[in-house]
Amino acid sequence: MKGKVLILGGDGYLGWPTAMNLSNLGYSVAVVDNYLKRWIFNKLGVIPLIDCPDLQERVNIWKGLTGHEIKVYIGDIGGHDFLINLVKEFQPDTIIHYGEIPSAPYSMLNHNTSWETIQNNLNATLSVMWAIKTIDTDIHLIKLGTMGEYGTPNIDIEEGFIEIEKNGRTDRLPFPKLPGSFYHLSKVQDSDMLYLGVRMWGLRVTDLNQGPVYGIHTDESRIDKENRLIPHFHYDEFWGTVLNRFITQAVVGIPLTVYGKGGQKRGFLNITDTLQCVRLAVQHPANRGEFRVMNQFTEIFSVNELADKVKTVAKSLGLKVAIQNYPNPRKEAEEHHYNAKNTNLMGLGLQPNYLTDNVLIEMLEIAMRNKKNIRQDIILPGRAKWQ
Ligand code: USQ
Repeated sequence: MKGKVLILGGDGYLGWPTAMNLSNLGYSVAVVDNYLKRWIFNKLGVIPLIDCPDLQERVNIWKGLTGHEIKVYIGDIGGHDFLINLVKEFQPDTIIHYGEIPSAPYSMLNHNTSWETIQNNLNATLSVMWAIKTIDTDIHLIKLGTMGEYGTPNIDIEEGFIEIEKNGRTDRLPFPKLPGSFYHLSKVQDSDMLYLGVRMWGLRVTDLNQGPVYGIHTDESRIDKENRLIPHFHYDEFWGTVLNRFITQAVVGIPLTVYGKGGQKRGFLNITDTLQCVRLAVQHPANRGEFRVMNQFTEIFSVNELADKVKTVAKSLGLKVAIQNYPNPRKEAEEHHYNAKNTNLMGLGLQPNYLTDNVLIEMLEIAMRNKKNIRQDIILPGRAKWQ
């Protein structure tokens, strides 16, 4: 056995595929989730493209197909006693923390959802930090952060820290943060808490600042021909990342929803590369007392570039796609400098799976096969309030 990995947020878009990936590689894996996101989907009236069985059912399907066991715990990691008991019982070497509410638009919907996002995310991170401090400070914590912590400054984006010279003195200090939503702010606050834990208690922490992810299948979800192992794939205003949304819009004939001028640039990555990056972090833990920040993306695109790519590839499949500039529901720069480093993960051996036509074709074909599930009334933006 390679080691024990506990995945917080194991029901999510990234948590579940990570669990299968590490399980397949011989790690002993446990997942925990309180199904909060499923509860919020219901509250908002949105659904994923393909229905996901609950965790217990999925681990049974996984065991039936591969023989590998994944342990399931259902509960709230912010409930500190629950988390303490489960960390004591499972005794992980690594904890991967995806257990947060991950939507910028949801955090900008109203006061309740802003507070829900902030308190849920900070409470979860604080609970994990204290569990590690109390039980075993040797546990490596891998935390999913976001590139959105940095915002879009008019200088190149480093990985977590920047060398600053002031009045003849120099220091390596945390890179300035300019988040663009209460969700992104909650990740900034997480990072600040984690760095404090590293300085005070000598924790070993990796903060993965990830850009928007795209993709449906991973190598492991392909094993099940009935598609029961596919993660939650969202295309609605709240949970769908931009490329995933464009794919479903292309299939149902809604003009691609480019917000504003579409010059917004972000660092993107394929879901299979999320798994690769997290795996590299597991295999190469941060040192004790190290707050290691790695920017997790493989390619930088503007929203316009993504829309053009989807339009061109969809055309080759016989789909007629229009692109429309919608009034931007968000407050963000629509034309800006964007040059972010991602050398830390590349240095650990990341082999990027780039956004090729074939990747887009596979996503479009899956969306086309499931076209009857696509709810057109949940696609257009308008409910979140940035303005
Ligand atoms: N956008 C459009 N049209 C759409 C949806 C989005 O033009 O229909 C634009 C947005 O205005 C933004 C960009 O695409 O400029 C990215 O938006 P997104 O919804 O794909 O990504 P975001 O809200 O920033 O959040 C997503 C994930 C989040 C993660 C983040 C990484 O939901 O969990 O932290 O990507 S990053 O964007 O680098 O902060």
